[in-house]
Amino acid sequence: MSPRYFTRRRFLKDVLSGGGLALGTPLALPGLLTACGGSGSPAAPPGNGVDGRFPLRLPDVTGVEALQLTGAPGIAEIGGGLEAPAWLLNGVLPSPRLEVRKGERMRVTLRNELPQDLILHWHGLAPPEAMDGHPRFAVGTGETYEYDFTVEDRAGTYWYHSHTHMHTAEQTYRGIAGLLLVRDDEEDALGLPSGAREIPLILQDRRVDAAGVPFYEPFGPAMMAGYMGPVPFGNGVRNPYLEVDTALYRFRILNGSNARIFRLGRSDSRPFVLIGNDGGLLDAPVELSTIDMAPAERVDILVDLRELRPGDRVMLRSLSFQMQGGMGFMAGQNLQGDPMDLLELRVRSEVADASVIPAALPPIIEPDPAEAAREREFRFTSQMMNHFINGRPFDMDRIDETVPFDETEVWSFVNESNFPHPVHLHATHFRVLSRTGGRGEVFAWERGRKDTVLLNPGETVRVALRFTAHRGLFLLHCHNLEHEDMGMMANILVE
Ligand SMILES: [Cu+2]
Repeated sequence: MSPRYFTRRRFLKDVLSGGGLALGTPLALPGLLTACGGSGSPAAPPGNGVDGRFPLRLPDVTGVEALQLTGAPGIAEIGGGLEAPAWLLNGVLPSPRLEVRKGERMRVTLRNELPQDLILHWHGLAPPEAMDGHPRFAVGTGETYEYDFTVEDRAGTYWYHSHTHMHTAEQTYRGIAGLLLVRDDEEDALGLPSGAREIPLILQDRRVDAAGVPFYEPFGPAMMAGYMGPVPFGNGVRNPYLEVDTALYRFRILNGSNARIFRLGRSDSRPFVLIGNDGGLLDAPVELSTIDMAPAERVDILVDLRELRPGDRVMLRSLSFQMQGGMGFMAGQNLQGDPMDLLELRVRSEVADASVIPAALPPIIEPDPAEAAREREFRFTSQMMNHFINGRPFDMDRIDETVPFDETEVWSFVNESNFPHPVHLHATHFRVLSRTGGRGEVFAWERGRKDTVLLNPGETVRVALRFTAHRGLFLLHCHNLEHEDMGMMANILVE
């Protein structure tokens, strides 16, 4: 049996036998054997089979000067006391919330106690080749990998996750993913909401059994559309809520789902102020009532709750939308584009908050397409059970494109399939120039420095880029993680 088709029984066997239960793991069997404890909320049931809402987990900040991250099977509390088997870094779900300042050295020892190979990618950063998490660096069970590099990237909402070829989807879904916030002086000077008013939020969808425990059992349709489930998770907690004050908040949001696209909106229809995305702050804030987020995309938004009163509730939700090729896990249920209630904000107390939404943001240096030395085209196709770039499945040892260092290029991503593909490039950000076909426009949330862009069926997206950080072998791939694992990835040699 291919590891990709792990059954739940096989997974539990691995989890429970896996020599490496995380430190601090309770010896009790996982909570799938216990009833769902989810009642503690007077709110209406969210309508996805999970009864009640549970407090959002806000992880402590972990530094990166001398960090050991141990990946191992363990047990995670996912809301209401329900314990679920998971694959964890340092025993926590989501993975530790890392913070680093621009210019700081990052020294991380990855220790693999999972029953599969493991390697981590720092998504959005541009470190040297050997630090980027290319799958050829994956280490076996019981082995370690040393990361040591200086973070040269500007302040922003980055993240990290498994990048083990053929296992990225499974490992990320089971818990090997966390936020990595970079801070710098330029951002500090803006005085944006901080402390308890800055909310890191990893949004994910999962499929759960009758007891509420997530499982990963992809089969045919899920391998084509990607693995989706009906239950929203925030920072590893199902159906989360957050108690807030009548204040201005900054939300740093990652779509950490395998395949789910969210259309973020507020239930009271008030707008967000978008101030940043994949590569840090935009050059100007923009007011938006909805924002689309494909897997791996990040947004940095200001959420103004000052017009609310104690007792009010506002839902951060994913609004419904139509998507070609958006088939769900099973026919007729849980389609791509179905609405989901992601995070309920419950106003606790009234406070005075005179925070000012900045009228301007620092300028961004972006590649100029007029200087492009050449153009390249990448065609994304899906047929039968395969997903290709330019007609070929990923080959670890084949160089697909050789790109000169420090030269501007214009790349076209062409979707010739019936599925949406969030296209992700390592080692540099890019500027989205145009979208033709499909939705036919570049959206406000796609301005600035992007490392992932959504390519719907029939669309061609042109981007300008320039590799200025490091030479070496990097990756271009679809961030629908099932597509990536099934071959929609290419080796890019920067030299
Ligand atoms: Cu894809």
